[in-house]
Amino acid sequence: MAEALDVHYMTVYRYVREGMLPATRVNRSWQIKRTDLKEFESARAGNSKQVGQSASKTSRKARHGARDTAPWVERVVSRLVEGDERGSLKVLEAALRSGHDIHGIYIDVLLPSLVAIGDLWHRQKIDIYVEHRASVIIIRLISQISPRFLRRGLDRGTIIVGAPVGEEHSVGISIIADLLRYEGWNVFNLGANLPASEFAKVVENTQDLVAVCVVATMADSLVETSKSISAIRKVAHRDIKCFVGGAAIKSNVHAQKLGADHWVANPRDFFVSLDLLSSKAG
Ligand code: B12
Repeated sequence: MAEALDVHYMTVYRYVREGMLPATRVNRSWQIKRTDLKEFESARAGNSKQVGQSASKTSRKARHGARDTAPWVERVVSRLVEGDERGSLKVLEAALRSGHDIHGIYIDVLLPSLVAIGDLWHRQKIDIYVEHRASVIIIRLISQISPRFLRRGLDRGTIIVGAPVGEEHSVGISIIADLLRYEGWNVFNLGANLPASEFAKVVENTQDLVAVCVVATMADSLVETSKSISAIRKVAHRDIKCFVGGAAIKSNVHAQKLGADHWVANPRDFFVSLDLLSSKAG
């Protein structure tokens, strides 16, 4: 393989580990399909837009630190599907070196990678265990990356995030919780499957609370989302804002029907809304 590409074998290994060259592990070695090799070679020659932008030594974009999202997502997904945690981390590190900040890594690379994994599973292109393994790897990647971005000294108040009873999807919440910490908020991440009465308790017991966000990924969770918001409303001071987020909520009108003050369509909107809240309070 190294001869075919005219590079050192360690370089080929790096191409594989960083997700530039698709490969499958067989026993203790990596196998590369002839078609993938051809595509990679033409990308290196600058002929392929898809792989070339991220892989090619001659690619102008790669040399100038392009922050293109799609190749990074493809590369992370290719490592996740193989269960290759170290390789996934290497891709993220390469993305950081190319100019992505922590928001870019989380919102533009990791979240779409999760969605892509879900799509592969939905189309029966990967087994359920592959999807589970990928979710766990993502959780482990977050725990390895987030300490590098800890910012001390900011104290903007506390935000509570969590998902209601029956809702097991929590990876997205962890990603957003991390970014909120980076933005200077103290975060109580309650994870998945929290009863409405517990949402109320934590709200009652939290000093300097600014907002609560109830997250619903599946339509089946909407009834419990609404119950959680009612329980929060009963105990929360009127200055505390109640947000809803997640793929199950489709509009502001929908959010208000559930009893929330605001809908957050995506994490960046959430940060902007919180900034506005704190500037009003300030
Ligand atoms: C990982 C995963 C799992 C893991 C979860 C592990 C964990 N600890 O989180 C496990 C294996 C447990 C799982 C189980 C199931 N899952 Co699942 N899962 C996924 C997958 C692949 C990723 C979920 C995820 O984290 N996405 C990342 C999030 C953040 O993306 P998003 O929801 O689109 O969010 C965007 C916005 O809504 C917003 N946002 C989201 N959350 C928040 C929160 C805040 C605070 C803010 C501000 C914004 C915000 O930001 C995002 C980017 O813009 C998705 C695929 C997908 N398309 O998402 C399926 C998916 C969500 N699962 C699905 C299904 C059907 C299931 C199961 C029913 C499967 C089964 N038969 O058992 C169970 C249900 C379990 C339960 N009771 O909840 C369906 C849901 C279909 C639906 N619309 O209801 C999906 C969409 C897969 C599919 N294509 O069909 N799943």
